[in-house]
Amino acid sequence: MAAQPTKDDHFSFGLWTVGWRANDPFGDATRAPLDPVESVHRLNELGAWGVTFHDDDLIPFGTAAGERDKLIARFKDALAETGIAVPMMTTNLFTHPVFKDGGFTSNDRAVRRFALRKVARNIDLAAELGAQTYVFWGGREGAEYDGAKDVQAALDRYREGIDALAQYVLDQGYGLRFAIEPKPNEPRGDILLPTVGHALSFIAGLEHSDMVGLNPEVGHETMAGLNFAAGIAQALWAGKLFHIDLNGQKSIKYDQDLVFGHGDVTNAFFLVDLLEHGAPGGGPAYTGPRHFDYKPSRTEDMQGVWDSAAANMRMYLLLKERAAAYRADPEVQEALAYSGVADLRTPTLGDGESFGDFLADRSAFDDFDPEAAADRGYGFVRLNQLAMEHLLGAR
Ligand code: 3MF
Ligand code: MG
Ligand code: MG
Repeated sequence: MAAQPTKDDHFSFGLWTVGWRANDPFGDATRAPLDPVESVHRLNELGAWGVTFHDDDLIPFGTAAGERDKLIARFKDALAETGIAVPMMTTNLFTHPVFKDGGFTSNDRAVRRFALRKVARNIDLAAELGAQTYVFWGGREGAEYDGAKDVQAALDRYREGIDALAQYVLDQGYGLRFAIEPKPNEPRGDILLPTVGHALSFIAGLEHSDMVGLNPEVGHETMAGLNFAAGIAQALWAGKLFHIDLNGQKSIKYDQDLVFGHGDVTNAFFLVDLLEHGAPGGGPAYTGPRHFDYKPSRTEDMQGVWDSAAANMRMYLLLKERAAAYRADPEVQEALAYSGVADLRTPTLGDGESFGDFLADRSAFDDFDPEAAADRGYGFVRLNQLAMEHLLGAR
């Protein structure tokens, strides 16, 4: 069932995903380091289209300039040999102890300046490698204690950093857009820009807000108890879904980074349906990379690493096939019509109807029979049952 992934599916993986050595707060690494060049080749064999990375995933923190050039050169060779693209790059502003109180929003100004410089250097490399998106995940931008961080000043510094780097990208003539990745907590007790909604509001206040969008992650919104597919619908509605991190998460608990669809599979089904087809009543689909940001579980050996990488792509393709069957089913179309899902696209006021005309329309109020309208059933349960039957392969 379902085709093998091909480059046309635009599946991409972070080097840090398959390369994770599975060290956690309670245990040591269970796997050996993985050469990024090997990851490029293995992911290519599995049918992936792109790889993404933090600066430090390819060039360990503190590497001297000459050695840095060599690491980049051999990585470029692997890209050329495989045709693997680098659609997105990002900065590690969270691993080294210097960033323990944040990068852009550290209370220490010298650290903030160092962080800005580290990003600018990697943006140059992103432009060189032809990336279209540069992601900002502020994992250490936050606090454990409410008295430890002036949140308003931190947001000023966050905005200052993004504004300055956006101006740098424009001045250099780089064709890059920025994508902010919200997360509520982990590694900080509370992280700034914790959800899609917080990030959208922050983006609206940026100097170059048109070139800044979102990179939402399944697990992150789920950790905040939010509905990921609904958040993605709002991001698409706002024209801000620049990139996406697909993985799995079971409810509000520690960051699990499971394989895509191995968390809330129902929400994953409706997510894929939305990404592939747009909203059921119309509206934009998603055309960007299908990027996996998962972690092969700590129990897995190297075979398990590659099996789990393949599982992400297969889950996406299976859900895509199930969603297509759901959309094509005449009974689903009839149930959607019964539920009035597409009717919500019709504006509440008529074309050219003034508010005065509206007030004069007796059918809207005086002659309206709320009791009769209240009798209507919407049939949402039947619609959802049809979706579940398609998801389970029962139709
Ligand atoms: C952490 C994350 C990050 C970001 C990455 C930028 C280490 O939970 O999701 O992965 O995705 O820094 O893409
Ligand atoms: Mg994550
Ligand atoms: Mg992520």
